[in-house]
Amino acid sequence: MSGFGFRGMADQRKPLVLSTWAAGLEANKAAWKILSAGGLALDAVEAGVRVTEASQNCCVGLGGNPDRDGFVTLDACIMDHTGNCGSVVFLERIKHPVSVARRVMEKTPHVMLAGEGAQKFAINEGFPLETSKLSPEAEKAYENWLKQNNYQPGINRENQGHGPFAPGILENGDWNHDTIGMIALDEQGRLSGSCTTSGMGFKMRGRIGDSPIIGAGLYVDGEVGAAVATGQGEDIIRICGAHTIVEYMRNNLSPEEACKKTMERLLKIKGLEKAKQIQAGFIAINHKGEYGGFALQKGFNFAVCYADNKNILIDAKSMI
Ligand code: SD4
Repeated sequence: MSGFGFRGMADQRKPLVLSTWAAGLEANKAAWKILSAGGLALDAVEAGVRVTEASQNCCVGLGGNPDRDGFVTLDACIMDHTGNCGSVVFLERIKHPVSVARRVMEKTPHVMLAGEGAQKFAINEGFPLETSKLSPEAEKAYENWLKQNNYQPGINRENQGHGPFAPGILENGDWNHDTIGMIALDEQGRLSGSCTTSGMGFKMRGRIGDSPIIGAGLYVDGEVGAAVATGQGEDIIRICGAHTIVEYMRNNLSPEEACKKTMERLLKIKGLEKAKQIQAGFIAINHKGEYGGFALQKGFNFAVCYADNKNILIDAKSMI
């Protein structure tokens, strides 16, 4: 299906859940179980992305590619319609960073916890400490990368999980990626969002992208809308991607228009030639249940689930 931005019949779009990339189809199913039973959007966006974090077929979570020192480090965040939010960055050996982010939000006076402190908090909260061993695919990919030893970090691909290490478009037209972002509107009109990632494969140790940063990778304003980003985190941070989208929606742009306008900013700052080397994708919902997405390049898709249209994958329109 080609990209579109829905406007109209808004009341019929509650509940509604959107998530990035094809892995979102599976994640949406878990979210939908909660939403269709009248549950809370916050519970739905947590449950949804946990499916992807635990999946063996995806680079999100502990199965993802390691940093250049050989360790998988995870970033995640979550936000609800009241402005409550929590985030973890540089978290190691914990299977469900999104749930740790939720505990940060609910059980601490803070928004972000990093590294060792985040891990300690997770363990105290009862999250098991998993092995530091890489998945067989990630181990192979890391060994290959060590041979090249070429520091050119890129977001990795979804379909084959651990494809050749190269940023940009792959031979089969796929983009590298390793992230899921999800936004939902529940029956009672409450919005929430989540985002979780293993980040760029073979990144510098300590590198954090946009995904766990409130305002960059994810933003929710309960009276306006919610947006989540995927793609080259450094460039999304530079334009405060998700927050910028929500602000455009506040000024009455449709979700798709808001995503497009925000992408124009990214393109302007990056310049066309450099922008061709990266990918970024945005998705958004407004409080009425209208939704849309937009990408920098072709190849970005997102999964949408609502009652009459079930769970479908939409190819986003793109800038370049
Ligand atoms: C990051 N935004 O760490 C993430 C990567 C991503 O699809 O979205 N990949 O920069």
